[in-house]
Amino acid sequence: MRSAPTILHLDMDAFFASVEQASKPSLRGKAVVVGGLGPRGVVATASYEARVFGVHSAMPMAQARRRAPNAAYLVPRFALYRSISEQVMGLLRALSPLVEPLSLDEAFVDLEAGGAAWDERSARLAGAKLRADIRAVTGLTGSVGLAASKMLAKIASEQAKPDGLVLIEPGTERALLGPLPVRTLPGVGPATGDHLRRAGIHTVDELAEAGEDELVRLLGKAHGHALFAMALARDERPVVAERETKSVSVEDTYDVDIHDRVRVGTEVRRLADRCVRRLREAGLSGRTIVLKVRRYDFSTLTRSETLRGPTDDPAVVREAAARLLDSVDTTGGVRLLGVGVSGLADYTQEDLFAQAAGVPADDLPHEEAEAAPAPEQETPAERRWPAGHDVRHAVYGHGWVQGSGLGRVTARFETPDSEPGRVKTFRVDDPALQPADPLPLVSRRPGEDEGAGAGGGTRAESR
Ligand code: TTP
Ligand code: MG
Ligand code: MG
Repeated sequence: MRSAPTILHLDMDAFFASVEQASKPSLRGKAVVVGGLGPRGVVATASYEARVFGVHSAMPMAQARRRAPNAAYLVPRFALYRSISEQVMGLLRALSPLVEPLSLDEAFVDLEAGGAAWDERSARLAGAKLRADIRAVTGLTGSVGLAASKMLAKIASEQAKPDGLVLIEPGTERALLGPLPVRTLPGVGPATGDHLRRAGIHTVDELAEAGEDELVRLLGKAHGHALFAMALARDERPVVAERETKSVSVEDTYDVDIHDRVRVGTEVRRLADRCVRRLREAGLSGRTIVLKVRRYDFSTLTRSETLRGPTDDPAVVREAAARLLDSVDTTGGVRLLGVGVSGLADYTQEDLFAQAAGVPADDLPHEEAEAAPAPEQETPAERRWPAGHDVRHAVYGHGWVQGSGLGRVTARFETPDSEPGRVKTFRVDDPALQPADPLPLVSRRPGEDEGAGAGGGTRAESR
């Protein structure tokens, strides 16, 4: 393991919710919940103000509404989050060629590989400057962890949240890890956690005391061995530069052409399962299912189907692949079969994503829904108004949808750099009101370069 704390882990604070607060001045300092608003919707994330009420990621939306009835409830705007993620990742790549993104809002950076830091002092400076640059370019806060290994850098950024920086000094790792619950270690999920608890192991210290042989006996060779090393704070995993994974696929070539249609079906199902396993191992999900068939004469064809939202559900992938197979003539025999998933996303939230794609009118919040039947059932699909999405009005300018129902839509007119704005209500088919694209969170002054946050370290670092 290296001797200097030059592995950096960055994670943006309440990412989706912070983006919403940055773009909507009236929501700053307020409880904001982003997620699927339909009956089966779940919370993607909540602002720190909403977390006080016990609202958190993956919680059913109905439960969130009970806990924080006065919070703002918004539908995610993935394209905007992705563009801000790209700005942040760009700042990381300026520090080092070794940047390993883990999700839209999170990445490891090897500062030493980029010459950005070589000891404790330079690492702390690089981390502080990065946080200032992120603030200047995106208007958002991110938390930074610095340590001599990936495991500890990630633990450090978690401790730094929100809006902080924590550096773990080399030599103090074991003392810091010891009292933490075993679930803190990478690779210890709920199942392994339960298993260890039944064996009387709760903390990292207890894991280390159990000894390698006992852990191998409990968890198997590979897992037991790896976990024992982690418990001793030994983590040699390198930061691996981003591989552009655009799709995950598996295929098999057969020695003898397959003619039997039933057998072809079985093989496709098997490949679909294998593909989903690969997808899950990578923590990904995808929207487009691809089937590849090479026939006896080497003619190769691919068929694809795009779902409403990303999935990593084996049943969904299996069914889509089977449907695709139905459209392929295999009578002459099949030499190769493949199943792939592309259009990858970081999180699997069928429900949430499906709703973001097209929110059914009756999924939108409308308090008075039961008071009277909606007079305008004829709302064309393209005139739907998801809560939180941008609008432009011919007179009032740029704003966002605060709510809709009963043939009305309420919008608040404000922009990222305006004062909190006023609310107005319109008929859903008012021609003066149109959907709009998001505005940049930080308006660039003329002549100013993107990334010119240097020297902006005016805020105090916490810890
Ligand atoms: P996280 O980094 O896990 O959470 P966060 O950034 O909202 O808050 P924190 O300050 O604790 O880091 O996830 C990043 C984004 O990914 C989050 O803003 C929304 C999305 N997300 C989901 O859609 N579903 C989930 O279950 C989780 C955990 C995150
Ligand atoms: Mg985050
Ligand atoms: Mg994250």
